[in-house]
Amino acid sequence: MPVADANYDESNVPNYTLPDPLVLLDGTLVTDAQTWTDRRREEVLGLFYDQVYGEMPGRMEGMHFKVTSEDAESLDGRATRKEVSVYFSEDSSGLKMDVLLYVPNQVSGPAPTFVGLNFHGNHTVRLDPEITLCSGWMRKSDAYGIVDNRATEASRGVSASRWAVERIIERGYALATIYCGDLDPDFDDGFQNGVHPLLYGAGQEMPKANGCGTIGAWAWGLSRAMDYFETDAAIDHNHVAVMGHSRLGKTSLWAGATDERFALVISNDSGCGGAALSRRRFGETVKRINTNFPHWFCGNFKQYHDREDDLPVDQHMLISLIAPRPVYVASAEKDLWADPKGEFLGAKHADPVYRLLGTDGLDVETMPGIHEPVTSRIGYHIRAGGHDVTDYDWERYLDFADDHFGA
Ligand code: GTR
Repeated sequence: MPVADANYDESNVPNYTLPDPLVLLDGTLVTDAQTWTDRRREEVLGLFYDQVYGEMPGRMEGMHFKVTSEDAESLDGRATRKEVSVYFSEDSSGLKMDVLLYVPNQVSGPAPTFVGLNFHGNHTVRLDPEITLCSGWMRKSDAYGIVDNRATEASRGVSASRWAVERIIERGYALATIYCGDLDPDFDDGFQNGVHPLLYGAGQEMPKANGCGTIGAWAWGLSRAMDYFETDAAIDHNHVAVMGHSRLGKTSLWAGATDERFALVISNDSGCGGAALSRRRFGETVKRINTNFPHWFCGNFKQYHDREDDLPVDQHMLISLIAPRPVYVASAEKDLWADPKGEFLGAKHADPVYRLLGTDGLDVETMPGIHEPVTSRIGYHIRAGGHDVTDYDWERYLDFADDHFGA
């Protein structure tokens, strides 16, 4: 939903100069793939850690997995539904995240997989009474049957239109999903709940100015899901596409940037702090996002309120970190708050890095029209409608994965 008093007028977009992904901080031009990989990529990644999303730890000792349910006859026998708890330490009564998996039965051998976080619990992605009802804290929503910040039976399947489970299975892919709140509930509590306390050193009570915020914690969880996939023979862990919508699209991009095990990355309407260029200041701005969601980014990111031009990075450099792996950026026509043109340009300005690494980039010069998907190594589409994930989006992601995974 467009928010009042934001800029939605292209003629009010200020002139800006983007930092060049192919120039080292000391001014040296990056003209070969080796220099990108060995030096510039590290620099850019370091800047995002330090100034935008915060640093992320690796996996924790004692992390372990437990399959808690399995049904080989789900979807009328077409899929196996499985639930797996991922415990972050040896302590099986400690913090964990629950992964819901649907694996296609018609695929012999490990299946290529889409993984994405969900907003309101695993039980919302499909109307299936067998899925464990998530018991964690949720943002209020009468429409989603959430009462006193908890899911109820009425919450089952409420997000089904955003998860094309049948189509994903039919096309030979597995789907894995996790409630983002298992990693960090989406509210500003001074980082006392979720995984943050597990990341603190002795005597520490808050993340440092460059410590990971909530988006960092969510992305960290996606990497822990990948750790699990590496142990599950049903999942082709070399062909995992990480997908996310909106705040969780910012998260999928950051997960793809930080964890090169993700073979393909999808950003659905990710907007500010996702694929959209911050310097355009169109729709949501750095100041607005940090004010409304003080917990999403690291403390240092707050230095850039009304000072976007001083950022040492912009979001095209986040997409560059995914190169040369395929990445798909999707926008929606009415989703002006997320700045569709800024999302397109974020993808477009990553193109030189892809080309330097020997693949194509985003193979169009100007923004395509509605429903004209571009399917080069960087994919892009803008569809009709508003801020959402629709079957149209999923069909494009499935086609894109077929192209790049060679299905
Ligand atoms: C909005 C926020 C956006 C986007 C969106 C969502 O309120 O301003 O950046 O993340 O929420 O996640 O749906």
